[in-house]
Amino acid sequence: MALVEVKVPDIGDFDEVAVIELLVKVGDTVKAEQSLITVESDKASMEIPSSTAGVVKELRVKLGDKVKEGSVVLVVEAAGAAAAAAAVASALPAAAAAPVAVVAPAAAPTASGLIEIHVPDIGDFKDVAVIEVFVKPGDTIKVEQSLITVESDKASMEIPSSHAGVLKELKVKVGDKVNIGDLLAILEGSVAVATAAVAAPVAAAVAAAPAAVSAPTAVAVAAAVVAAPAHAPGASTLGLPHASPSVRKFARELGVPLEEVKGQGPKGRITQDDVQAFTKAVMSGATQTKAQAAKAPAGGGDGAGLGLIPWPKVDFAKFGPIERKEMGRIKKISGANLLRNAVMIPAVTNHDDADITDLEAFRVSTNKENEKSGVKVTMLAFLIKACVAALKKYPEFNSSLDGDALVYKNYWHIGFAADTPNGLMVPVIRDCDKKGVLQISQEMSELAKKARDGKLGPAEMTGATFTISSLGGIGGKYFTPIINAPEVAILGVCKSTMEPVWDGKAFQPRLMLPLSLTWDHRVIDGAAAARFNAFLGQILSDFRRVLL
Ligand code: CAO
Repeated sequence: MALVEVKVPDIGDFDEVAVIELLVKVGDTVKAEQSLITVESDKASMEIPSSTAGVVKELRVKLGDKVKEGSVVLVVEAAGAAAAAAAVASALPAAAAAPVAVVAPAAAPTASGLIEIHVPDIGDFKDVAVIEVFVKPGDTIKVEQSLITVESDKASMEIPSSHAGVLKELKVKVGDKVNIGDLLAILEGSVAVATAAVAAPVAAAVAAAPAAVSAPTAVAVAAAVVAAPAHAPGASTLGLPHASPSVRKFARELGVPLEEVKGQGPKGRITQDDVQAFTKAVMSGATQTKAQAAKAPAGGGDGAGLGLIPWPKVDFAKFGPIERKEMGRIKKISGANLLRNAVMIPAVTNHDDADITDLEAFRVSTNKENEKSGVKVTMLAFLIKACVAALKKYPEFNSSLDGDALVYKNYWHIGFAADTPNGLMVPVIRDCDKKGVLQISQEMSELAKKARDGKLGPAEMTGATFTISSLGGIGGKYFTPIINAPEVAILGVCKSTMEPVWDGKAFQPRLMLPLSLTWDHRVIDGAAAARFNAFLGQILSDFRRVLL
């Protein structure tokens, strides 16, 4: 067993590069050539692999540290032959390294005055992928302006132009594989700039790479140096998302558009966690990629995202006078939400009637008693309280879907649909299990007023676990309310009417309240919905059951 210090190898002209990712931790077993950290300059990011296999004993760098050639990255306890080899290797002076083949000129003026820009020496890289192209024919190119980005599994780097001129022809496209000497582009213009400016540092850096550096490192370093010479800062504005090669690869494997991921790392760098969080958000429906959004039917969309025939476009003015008015903001927002919920939720509605004859008598007498207090109780406040009791008995109605899991909420915040001049809004009364009918009534009238005055804050419209939509004050018999996702059920209530109800011997006049319960069939079964409605009916017909 031997402790081996793993150092930053020769990274060419880079003076100090920032550590932007730690890929291992103390106690990890690492293989030779396994990436340990990612470092970054303004033009390239590269992973520094381990020169030896073993167990990480000590990390000598942390995020944000600046490192250069020779900085100790970590200490590895290497075993047997690996230890011996590593110890010998780390002792080798840089000069002992074998020089790399002479660099081919990166540009060659042609007889016609056109300048050919070739891929410079990128070390031992073979077939590196072009992942971004920054220029197009007709562009005026400055010396050292980045033309393309290439990427291996260990490094990504921008390849600059060795000459200034106008781009006549681009010989590569995204996805192409390139090698040293490949023709990248043809420029027309100045040939004054020496090609060696690009090639020389590469050769120097690669030649100086110590033997202890594993092959991929040397390649990564060499390639990074290709991109290094004297670039103007601000490369990121060229559009390449700020992420290490391994994160790019990870994103590519998942099909994640990296340019849409918001980096939470230092300086907005995109980390693997960011890619995972983005993927999770897309999968749960919390967000969409731009491609998905482009396909999705927005507002009165064309239905193309659903594979439907296009929405009919009719020139109504052909048939009579018309007036066109833009929909208000709230209608647009609620419309998009309703459409999503209607399309995405396999919803079923059960209709039922509840006998509220006695409850209505109680409500009327309560209002008489409370006349002076100014708090008027409507049937909706009793319904909220009754629903809390039913939600407690059937907790899946108070849950939400999260992937394949159900999240059961141990709080009972009830939303109620309010008709406002600006459109439908859903204020939320919190902790209805802890409040009496009078308090619920009071909060409901305050929230409804705020909704109508357009003064509801976001906190007053979020967090509901179940919603009630009451049209009782208006009329109607039954309707099919749309579930307010991520809730899984909603109760629609219409106007109560006196009806003849058979009591086994005779028809009795009873006040019947029509109930319409819409539920998400992924979470709730029809039998549970029927039971929920029946239980709700029992409570409403004898409100003392709320206490049980
Ligand atoms: N049956 C019979 N009468 C009812 C009733 C019912 N189910 N519900 C309420 N009423 C009566 C009330 O007792 C009140 O009568 P009085 O004027 O004689 O006192 C009257 O109807 C008006 O009630 P209200 O609507 O002011 O009060 P509420 O508590 O029932 O409802 C609110 C409050 C904010 C929910 C309601 O005003 C509202 O906006 N409803 C519309 C909801 C909606 O748009 N839903 C559709 C969503 S889907 O597009």
